[in-house]
Amino acid sequence: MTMRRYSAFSLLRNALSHNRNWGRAWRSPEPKKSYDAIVVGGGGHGLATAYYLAKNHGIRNVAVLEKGWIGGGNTGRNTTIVRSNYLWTEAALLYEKSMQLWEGLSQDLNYNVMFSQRGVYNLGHSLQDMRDIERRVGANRLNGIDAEVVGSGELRKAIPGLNLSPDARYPILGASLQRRAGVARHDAVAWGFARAADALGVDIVEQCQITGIDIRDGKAVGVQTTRGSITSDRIGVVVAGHAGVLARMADLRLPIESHPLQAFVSEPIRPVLDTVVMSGAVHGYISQSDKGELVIGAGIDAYNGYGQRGSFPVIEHALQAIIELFPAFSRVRMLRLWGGIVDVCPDACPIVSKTPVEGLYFNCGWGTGGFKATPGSGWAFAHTMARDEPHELNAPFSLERFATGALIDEHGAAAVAH
Ligand code: FAD
Ligand code: PYC
Repeated sequence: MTMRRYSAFSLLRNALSHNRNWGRAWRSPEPKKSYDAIVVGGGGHGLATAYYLAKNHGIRNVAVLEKGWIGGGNTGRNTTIVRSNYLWTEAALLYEKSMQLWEGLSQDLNYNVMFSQRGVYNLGHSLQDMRDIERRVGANRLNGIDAEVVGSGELRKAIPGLNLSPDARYPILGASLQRRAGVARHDAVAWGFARAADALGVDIVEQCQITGIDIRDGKAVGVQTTRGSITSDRIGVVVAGHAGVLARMADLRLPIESHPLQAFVSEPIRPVLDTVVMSGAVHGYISQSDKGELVIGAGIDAYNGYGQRGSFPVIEHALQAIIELFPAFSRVRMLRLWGGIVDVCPDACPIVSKTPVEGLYFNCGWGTGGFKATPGSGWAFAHTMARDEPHELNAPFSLERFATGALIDEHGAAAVAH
């Protein structure tokens, strides 16, 4: 009873004081002159890297240097789909490690990241689509990852409103389903990792852009920033769409192209869709947020660029796709749209790797699908930075694969966004 009165009083006090009494969730420190490790980029992957450096490897004198505000890049711009149903063993195991971390993340961070395992359906519209689905589901199961093939009868029961007419332009024959897949709250992921990393001593420095990487005798020795120079002999770069720009500062060339990727939300409506539906054939995907908005996306804009917006033809194409899948949604009004800059590798797989510069590490190339990898990517990259060697989970994702030809082609699993 006392507790309830206290909570009600506290709520009222905070409402009347416009939250002025709230403490900060993480500090806002001045950058130090030197750190044991620097992580460039305060997206989910950078913050997760710093957290696992501190938690798993005891490296706590760490700075995350972010040019804007944390989570303001792709982390705060994505459509939050989390799944691990990739085809090739190398990718499947890395994304599955991430899935397992997602499953305990709210408890681990003591912060509700709202991970909702509502299932993800990848639709099949032709006999060949269904054969590809069967192959991928089979491969997933061999890797111990939950996956099922479902027919149109089951889709009818599970997804009200889905257009299962045989007269559709691309009739729906079935789908793959990963039941453990779903969505999470993107901002909460950044904030949860930030708060937990800060509590372990990590300095999170916002409004601090890296403008140069200092290299002496082939070794990384520090960075130039808009808030002065900072030394460190261990520097991890995790800047997604800007990976090529940062690589150039170290005289490296990455096999990365930066493209805009757009997404949209509708006005909030009552709960109508309790799962995630993706279609690589009509090129669209959709889920419903907890606020009731329909969250919609499509493929990348084909040109390269750094403007965080996209072009009109892609918007039109995406909405055509969604209306084809769910004709009733033609009556829903769209609320807003935005874009992010994604970093795409030729094999649609990431780079989590040492570089030819000693002490300089790159984590990039997650392209259109890195949100789902946030905890796993940070976990593996922290291992790589702490030990100066990759973990077996990210060893296949080194830069060398572009010289040896050992590419891991996951265009099929990336599907809808490519
Ligand atoms: P970011 O969050 O972009 O963080 C990089 C940070 O580096 C940024 O905050 C940036 O400001 C900072 N930075 C850049 N340059 C500098 C510099 N010079 N100095 C300091 N800091 C710098 N993935 C999924 O798995 N599921 C999805 O449903 C999904 N949907 C998507 C939808 C859209 C519209 C977009 C754009 C992406 C989507 N993705 C999805 C991909 C996913 O968002 C990214 O792969 C992932 O968020 C990358 O995380 P990050 O932490 O590496 O990058
Ligand atoms: O990787 O699942 C994904 C995805 C969906 C939309 C963009 N990326």
